[in-house]
Amino acid sequence: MSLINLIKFDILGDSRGSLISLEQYNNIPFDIKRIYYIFDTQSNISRGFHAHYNLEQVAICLKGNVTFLIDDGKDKEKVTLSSPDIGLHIKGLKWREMHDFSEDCVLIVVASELYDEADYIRDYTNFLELVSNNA
Ligand code: T46
Repeated sequence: MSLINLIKFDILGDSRGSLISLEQYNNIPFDIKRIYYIFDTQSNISRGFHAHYNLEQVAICLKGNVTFLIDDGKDKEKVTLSSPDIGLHIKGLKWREMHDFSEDCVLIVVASELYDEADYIRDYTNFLELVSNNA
């Protein structure tokens, strides 16, 4: 099974332009508790490098592009997001990294929980231990 789960959003466009609507349990498969966005990322900066105990997210690149690496402790897969009608759904114990942000990249993330630093696993060795304990 692929580690990359993409959601395609309908574009509700008309002659004026395009619009996409995100709705919980319609095209976002969880309660939406938080939205954050990442922009003005400096050149040659990578972000992420953590997993979560209990968080479901959908990441959408509204402008520019960024490459995600998703790692379940056994396999790793990469995907480049470059379109506002595609969301990357990240669920479960997955290490994630974000690389190669374009200068104009605007990445919005819809999340199932409020921000909680205690939910982060920021040490890769600790992540691998958790994965093997859960196997
Ligand atoms: C994830 C990837 C895709 C907050 O105060 N509230 C928030 O909602 C978030 C997301 C962050 N912060 C603070 C915590 C740090 O002091 O903002 C700072 C940067 O956060 P962080 O280093 O965790 O950012 P990224 O880009 O490495 O990771 C973020 C999310 O934190 C994470 O959940 O999956 O984007």
